[in-house]
Amino acid sequence: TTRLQGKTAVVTGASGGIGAATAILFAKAGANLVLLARRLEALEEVKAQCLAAAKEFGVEISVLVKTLDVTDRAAVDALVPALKAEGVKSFDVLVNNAGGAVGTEQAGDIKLEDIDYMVDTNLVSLIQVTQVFLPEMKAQDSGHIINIGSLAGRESYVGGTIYCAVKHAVKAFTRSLMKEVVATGIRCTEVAPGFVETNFARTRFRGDEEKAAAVYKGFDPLVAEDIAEEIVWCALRPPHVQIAELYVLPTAQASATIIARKL
Ligand code: 8X3
Repeated sequence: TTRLQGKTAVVTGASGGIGAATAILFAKAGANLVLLARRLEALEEVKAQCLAAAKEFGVEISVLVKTLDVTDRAAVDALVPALKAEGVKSFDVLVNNAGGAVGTEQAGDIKLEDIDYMVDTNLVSLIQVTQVFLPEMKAQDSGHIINIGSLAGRESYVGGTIYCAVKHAVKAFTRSLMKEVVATGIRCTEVAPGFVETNFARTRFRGDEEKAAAVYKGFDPLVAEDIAEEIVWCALRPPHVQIAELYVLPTAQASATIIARKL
């Protein structure tokens, strides 16, 4: 048995990348799952993988999938009652994973819609999703909020003004929250990855496959499963252990621009 057996983990952005990989590892650890993302079909696929993984490890879990656009305030406000109505009894882990970077334009040339989108998905929505689960976790006097930060929350780089700003803000939000809930059983964690090969670069370069592929060329980048392992490891620590932050880089990466590529 693991410390996650019988617990429920909620994952946003669960339809792919780090979110999907995290869901599958939670399943192996015996956690029940609530998988949230915009695309139902992709979520159903991840659910099937979770159930298969749990079966392989001989654990019984339940997996609930629900379409959610984290930027839809009304949907986020209605989320917890909806999950309760569907039988979810506790909210033990929340992984705020949804987010991403769009574009590499520099300040002066950034479209307002891209600014709004990045601030909303990565920051405002993360805050609002956290806010709707917090009262539940406070009532339980237990819970774990795991926010996906970034190298971009540690460094600020050219072409990343908005993304770096919001990821710094995610780090600050997570740390303030940790202080606010210190007298409760709630834990707060920021997992901050460097380059992870997912759809991330594809979105950043607006679908330009060549530019996206170049980001991960000539070295071993992290893969989604690497970050999933760290997330689940944090969640598996005993209740009195709080991993406040975990900064995870590929071995060949030392900063946003120092990457040992063998090209
Ligand atoms: C991680 C991506 O490019 O900021 O969020 O390292 S990057």
